[in-house]
Amino acid sequence: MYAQMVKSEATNEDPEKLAAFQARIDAGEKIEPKEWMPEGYRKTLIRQIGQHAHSEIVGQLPEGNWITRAPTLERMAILLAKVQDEAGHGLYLYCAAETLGVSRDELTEALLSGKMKYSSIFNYPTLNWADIGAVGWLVDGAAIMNQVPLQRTSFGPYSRAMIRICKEESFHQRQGYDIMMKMAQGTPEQKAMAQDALNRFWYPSLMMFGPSDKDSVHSAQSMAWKIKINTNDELRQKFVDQTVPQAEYLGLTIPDPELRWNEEKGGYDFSEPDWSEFFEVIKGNGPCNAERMEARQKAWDDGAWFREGLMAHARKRAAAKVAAE
Ligand code: FAQ
Repeated sequence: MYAQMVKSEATNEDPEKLAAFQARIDAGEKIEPKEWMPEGYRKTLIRQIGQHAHSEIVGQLPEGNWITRAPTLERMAILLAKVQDEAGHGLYLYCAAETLGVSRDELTEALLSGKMKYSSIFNYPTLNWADIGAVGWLVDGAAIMNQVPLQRTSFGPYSRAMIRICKEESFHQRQGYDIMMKMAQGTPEQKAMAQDALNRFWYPSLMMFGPSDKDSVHSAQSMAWKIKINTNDELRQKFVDQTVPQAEYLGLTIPDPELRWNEEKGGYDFSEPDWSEFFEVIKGNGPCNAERMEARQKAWDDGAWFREGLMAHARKRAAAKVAAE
C-alpha cells in the first residue's frame, strides 16, 4: 500500500496545470490539501512528513528509557514533558499527512513493515544520563536547524505544524544544553561522561541532515517544490558553525581533528561522517534498529483492542444514525 502511495510513476499531468502549480510555488503561495497538486508533490510530502512523524514517535524511545532514572525530580519532570512533546509532534505530523489522503494506520503499517524510514539517529543507544544531555543539545539542535526553514515549506498543513513544533524544540535543546552544562561543570568523572557522550553523538548528529548533496536523490525536486528549503550540506554546515562555540563554552572538544575555522568560507571545515555507517543504519543494521521496531510493534499490538473498540463505537453510532433517519 505504501509503495503505491509514494512510488513515482510516469504521469500524464497537464503541462499547463504543472506550470501554473510551479508558478504558485515560485510566488511563495501555500498549497492547501484540497487544491490540485502534482502526484509527485503529494507523494514526496507523504514520504517526508510520514518519515518525520515516525522519527518523532520512535525518537521518544531513547529518552523515554531514562525518565525513571533521571537524577532529580525536577529533571524527571522536564524530561517527561519533553518526551510527551515529541508524541504531540508526531500527532500533528500524522494529521498533516492525513490531509494528503493517507491514514495514520497505513503510515504506521508502512513503518512496521520496514517500507518507511525514521531518522537514523534514533538507532543509537542512550547509555547514561550524559547521553540525555547530548540528545537534547545535539539531536534537538540538529532537528531545529532542519525544521526552522521547514516553517516556510510550501504545503500549508506541514508549514503550520512546523511552527508549533519549532517553539517546543527550542525548549528541548535548552534543556539538553543545561544538562551538559551541569555535567561539564561537575566532577572530573561527570565532565568525562559529557565528553564521551559528545564523542558518540557528534557524527550520528551530522548524519541526521541526510547524505551529502551529491548523493541526495530527492533534494533537487524537493527544493524546486519548496518542500525542502535548503540542501542537506547547507544545513549540516550551519549546524557545525552553531555548535562548535557551544562546545567551547562547555569546555568540551568536538571529536574531529580536522575541525578548523575557514576564514574564506566563513565557516568551519570539518570531517564528513562515515557514510557507509549511515547507509547501514538506514538499511536496518544500526545498533538499536531491531529494538526500536520491536518496541513500536509491541505498542501497535497492545493498542489493537483500543483501535477495535473505537471502530466498534463508531460503527454503532453510524448504525444508530441510519436507523434514526
Ligand atoms: N535518517 O534524498 P535524500 C526529530 C533517507 S528530527 C534516515 O537527501 P530527503 C526531533 C531519505 O529518506 C528527525 N533516513 O532525502 C526529535 C531517502 O530515502 P527514501 C526527523 C534518511 O528526504 C528530537 C534517502 O535517505 N526530521 O525527530 C536520513 O530529501 C529528539 C536519500 O536522502 C525530519 O524528518 C536520516 N537521517 O532529505 C524527536 C525532518 N537522511 O525516503 C525526538 C524532515 C536521509 O527515498 C527526540 N525531513 N534519509 O527511502 C527532511 O528534512 C528530509 O527528509 C531529510 C532527508 C533531510 C531527513
